[in-house]
Amino acid sequence: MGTKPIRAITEDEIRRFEEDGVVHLKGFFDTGWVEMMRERVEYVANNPGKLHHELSKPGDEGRFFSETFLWHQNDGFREFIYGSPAAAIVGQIMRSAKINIVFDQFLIKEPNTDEPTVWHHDLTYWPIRGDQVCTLWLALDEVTEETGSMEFVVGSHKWGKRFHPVAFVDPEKYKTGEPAVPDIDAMRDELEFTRFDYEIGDCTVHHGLLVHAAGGNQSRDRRRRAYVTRWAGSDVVYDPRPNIQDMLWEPDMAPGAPLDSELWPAVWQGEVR
Ligand SMILES: O=C(O)CCC(=O)C(=O)O
Repeated sequence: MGTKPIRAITEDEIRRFEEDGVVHLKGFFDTGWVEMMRERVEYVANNPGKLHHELSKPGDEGRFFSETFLWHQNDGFREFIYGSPAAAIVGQIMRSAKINIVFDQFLIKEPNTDEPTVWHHDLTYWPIRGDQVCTLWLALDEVTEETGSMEFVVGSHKWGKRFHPVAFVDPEKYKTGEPAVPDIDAMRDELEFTRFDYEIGDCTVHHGLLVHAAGGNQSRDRRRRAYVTRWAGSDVVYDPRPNIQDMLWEPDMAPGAPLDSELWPAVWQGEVR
């Protein structure tokens, strides 16, 4: 299993992330990593832990399954967080000398899953603040629009806006003062959108404030398994706020402190370009 990125991230790729808010990276994760994470999917999907959620509505033929904070509880995931190329990739993309893991997550949409992922952005769910926040979404299957690839609103991370987190499970769960995400589908003519087809082992990296969504998995027989890791760079600090997403535990640190802790350790350091 390759522990270093197969090549340096190019300046063009970094600019794409900075300007569009998302970049597609082909083939950065080899079969060893994919096979290991696929095995873990089977285990976790059959033995869900305390932060798992079934996100499909009753009557949905498929299954939309999520579980978070896997690496704290399982050595295989720990190996990915500390030993895979992921942290070095996001360090280069965010031009950060330090990378902390925020959390990891499985997002699995089995065939015939109607449940979409509605328009949202990620950062307002989490008790952290800063610009260097991103998600690396790793495809463990080929993923197309039909099986639920994400669609992104190009440049929306630069709107200077923060939107209310959208509850995927309990509609009462999140209560913050932020405005709702606007009706993005009603603005199709005014906005620019992008989406990617993923080969197995491809990933996208998207900014924490980039607005995005995904359809269900309309295929009858193709699974959509993704291992998703959320990362922070050196400008990110603790920002506790009520009624947002549960972390595995509340970290014992002052608001405004750097993330370095048992919950969110620094896992990579490198040179900034
Ligand atoms: O996998 C999905 O359907 C949505 C993923 C997503 O919203 C994210 O990773 O931020």
